[in-house]
Amino acid sequence: MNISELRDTAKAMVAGDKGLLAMDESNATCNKRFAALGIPQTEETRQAYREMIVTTPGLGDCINGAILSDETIHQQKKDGTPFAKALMDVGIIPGIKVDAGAKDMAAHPGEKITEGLDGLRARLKGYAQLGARFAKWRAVITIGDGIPSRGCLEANAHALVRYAALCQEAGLVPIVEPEVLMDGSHPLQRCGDVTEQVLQTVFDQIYLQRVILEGMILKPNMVLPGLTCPKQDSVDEVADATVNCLLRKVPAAVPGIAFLSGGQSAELASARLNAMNIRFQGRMPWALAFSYARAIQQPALEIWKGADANVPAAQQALYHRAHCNRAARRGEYNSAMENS
Ligand code: 5MM
Repeated sequence: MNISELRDTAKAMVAGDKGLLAMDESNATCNKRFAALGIPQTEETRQAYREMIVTTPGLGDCINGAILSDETIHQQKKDGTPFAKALMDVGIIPGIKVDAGAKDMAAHPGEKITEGLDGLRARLKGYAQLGARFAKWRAVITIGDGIPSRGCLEANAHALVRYAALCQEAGLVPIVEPEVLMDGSHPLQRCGDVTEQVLQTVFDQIYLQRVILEGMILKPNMVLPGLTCPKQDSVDEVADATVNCLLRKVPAAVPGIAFLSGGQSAELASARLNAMNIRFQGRMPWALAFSYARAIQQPALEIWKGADANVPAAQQALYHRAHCNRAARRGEYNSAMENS
């Protein structure tokens, strides 16, 4: 393990005012998004969609790194250029999602445990040879009656950090993604309490399993009210609850925090990140960035709809979202940008 290389990669992933693009949907998730829009669910359409993303003009102006899935890292552009190389050519660092998905957790009704540790050491070696310099693993935590349980938190944190340690051994920066889902009617405060417990449990494991803080990126949820909670807090309230939670639980040695969007609208994901970077300017020890999938891709996907003729307009929409989030990192996003 080369610690200074890990540190340099982690810093590069959140450098300046750019962020990360999550384009690592598993085939099942990608197919689900395609099906909702009537797009054929084939390897060819997934390749065409990812080519549309990777060749978006100016993408490298807003994005430092892109997370790929196993299928995508093995695919190429139509001209034969591997997607990982096409990204590197425009200054975007390729990364890879290595978890095998969140599955029902035995003896824990309503809770999930993420699988994928078996054979991971060898898989990481292969992905590094394909050009990946960082990796991603997502743990999923559900809020409900009597959940999350201690067992679910501990098991997910343990697996997440075993993955992180293996990544660092292989020279890949781990993105550590413990996601507290937005589903439910709970208030913002409950999401904040659960997110604090989750982060505490994860960083306890990071300490126990000797993961180097300087060589990792945290990808958390924002602290939000449940989707069906009658009180939907303001952008500023969400910003305060989120950053205060992170300040309490995330060590200063972590170089960057890059949020997931979790199903928020694209505009809200930009506005909330923007408010955090304004309200806590100069008071955060880490870079506060984005690692969105839906909040960057969804508008473009809805325009693309599987047709070659729609590629330029879809790329414009994708660039627009990436550009808005870049502005949000500087605290310079505003709703007028949505009409420009
Ligand atoms: C939470 O999902 C991650 C961030 O995406 P959003 O910004 O849309 O919330 C995302 O990277 C996710 O982990 C991937 O899409 C892979 O998900 P699946 O479930 O297909 O492995």
